[in-house]
Amino acid sequence: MSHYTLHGIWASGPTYKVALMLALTGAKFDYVHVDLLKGAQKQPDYVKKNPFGVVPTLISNTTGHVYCQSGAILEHLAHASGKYLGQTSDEQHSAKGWVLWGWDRLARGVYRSRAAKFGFMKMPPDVADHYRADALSALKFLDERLAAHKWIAGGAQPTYADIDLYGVVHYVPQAGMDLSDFPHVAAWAAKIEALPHFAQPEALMSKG
Ligand SMILES: N[C@@H](CCC(=O)N[C@@H](CS)C(=O)NCC(=O)O)C(=O)O
Repeated sequence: MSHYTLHGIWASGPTYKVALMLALTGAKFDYVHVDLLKGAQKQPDYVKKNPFGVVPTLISNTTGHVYCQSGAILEHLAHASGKYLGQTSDEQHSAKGWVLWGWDRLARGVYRSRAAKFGFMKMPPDVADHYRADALSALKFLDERLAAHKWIAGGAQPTYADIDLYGVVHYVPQAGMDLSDFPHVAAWAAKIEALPHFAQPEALMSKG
């Protein structure tokens, strides 16, 4: 029996983060496609599970417990598996801080620039420029951090914060930005892609 069921959509960055963390920690999971275009995430039975009305949602197949919000889900999976948690309490605290920074400073600019480029989201040019500038500024900050630290939380091993932020950085080229402008981020992303059991979104989730 699989350990978890992941509800999401393969093109969603937050869903990919969770699928990737499941793969990297060796947790088997079933996958249920949520059709965002048809508004499935706002239907009563979905909102009963995920009151935020968004993907992803992760459900434990053994306890039935429901986990929402990708950053919190990754933290749960790190605790549950004992992998990617951080080796000291300082590192664990730092990992949590970077996940929060990711949502505050990095994710919006990258995800919205990608959504605008793919036509999922319509926005006036000055708004698109604003999101792009936000993403570039956050990537510069991340690059400076990774110039001085091997992994984002500052330890010798990767933590769930690396996987969380990778789930945004993965989409930088699709958002129309060049990762080679941020060489330390590019080198760090390559190290994550070399971790055992790393997989691309298409390999982890069906498209429909
Ligand atoms: N902070 C949330 C963000 C999730 C999110 O924004 N999901 C998008 C897809 S990438 C979604 O479900 N959008 C549909 C909607 O807002 O109705 C998380 O990390 O789980």
